[in-house]
Amino acid sequence: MNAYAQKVLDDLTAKAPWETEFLQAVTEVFETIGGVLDSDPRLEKNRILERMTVPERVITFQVPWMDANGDIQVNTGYRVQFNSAIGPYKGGLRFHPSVNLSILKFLGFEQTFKNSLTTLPMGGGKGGSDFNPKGKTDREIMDFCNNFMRELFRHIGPDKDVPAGDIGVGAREIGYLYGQYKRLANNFHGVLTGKGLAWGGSLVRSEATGFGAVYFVQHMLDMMKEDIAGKRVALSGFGNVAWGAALKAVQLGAKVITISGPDGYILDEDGLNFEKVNYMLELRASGRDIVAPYAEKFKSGKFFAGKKPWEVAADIAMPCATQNELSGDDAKALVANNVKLVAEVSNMGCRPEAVACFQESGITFAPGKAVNAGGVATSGLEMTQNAGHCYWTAEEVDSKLRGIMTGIHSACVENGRIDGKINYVAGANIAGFKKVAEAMLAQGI
Ligand code: 2IT
Repeated sequence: MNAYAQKVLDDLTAKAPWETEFLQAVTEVFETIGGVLDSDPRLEKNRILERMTVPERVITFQVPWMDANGDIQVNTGYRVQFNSAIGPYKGGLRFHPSVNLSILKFLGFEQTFKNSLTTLPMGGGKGGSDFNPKGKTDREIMDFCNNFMRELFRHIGPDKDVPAGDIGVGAREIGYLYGQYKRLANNFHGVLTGKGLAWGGSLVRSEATGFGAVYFVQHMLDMMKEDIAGKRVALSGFGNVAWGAALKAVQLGAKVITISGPDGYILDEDGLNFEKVNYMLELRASGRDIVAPYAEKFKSGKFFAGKKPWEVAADIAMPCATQNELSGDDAKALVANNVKLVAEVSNMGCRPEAVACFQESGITFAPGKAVNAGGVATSGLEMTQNAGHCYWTAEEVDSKLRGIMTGIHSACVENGRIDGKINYVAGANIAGFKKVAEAMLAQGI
């Protein structure tokens, strides 16, 4: 690693060694931008790495709410406003018991480079709460969202910070959050994305993360002179992202053979069809956070309790669940089963050992911040429609999304070509970093 980058990483580690996810995300970026740092002395002189790794602002707040028994519960709410060099803070809200500052800092840090890659004017931010939506009633979810927004509303705005969904925050939660924002702020600003289609949402936003990921995979396959039709695709997760990826992969003739949840994975050797893809929405709406019922509903589905889908033979693996879901051993199993391509769709879905294993084995691997950028890019398109007081057709949004994914793929190829091979991790980090750094240099301190 470049000496300046190493020093900044050492200082960050000494200050907060417990922020393991955040340090992991920083390490991954720092390992790949040595060439840029070596060639531009302004970066160290202006302390760009120090300034890029400390959030511009972190907001932490108390969220008291009332459960169905009338008992008062208390959670912690956060918004990490990481970097606003190229636009207002933009990034999702995650409601999950694992949420803490390390996780939100890693997500906000990654979001900054991801948003830069989209070419749209969006800075990086992330937020959420350690609230666990699993098994909660609709009324409990509403009460939590109302109380979360009761504090958050004063920190956001269409030109300031525009949150969206992430794990545990979908269309229903965005609805409740937006309703409370509107009551408190007394305006109809496009302050959240992922809104309902009747009240400022964009067509294709719910599909966008998964669709964009498959468009990116198509470009990767093009470079390998391969086609997605007929390929065996192993997906993890069963939420919004896995659903969009499954839908587009099935539309393009791929054979999607796995989905997964915290309870285990489903192997369906017949492959998913549109009915099975739709059923993923039902699984999610149940609020139980399990995939086992799939095997009762569809005879072709086999459930493997407590296991991950990476033990199956697949041509393409797409982790779509959560950070660090794919370990070094999982990567070895995929390689042993002759996987051809791995596209990380979850944010930092692969452990560093897994990424190293794919790269050393010559498997084409692309990182989440490039592959999943179609989600936030389409949020950016929702912001544009809101600002112009208009709606675009699904065809318009989808064609813009395709164009953005093509652009991100080209940026990765241009910046990541090393010894005749494409390193998508380096390409994405370098392309994302250069633009944010230029903007920070121009704006001074
Ligand atoms: O990780 C992500 O990019 C998201 N959760 C979507 C963020 C957004 O603002 O649409």
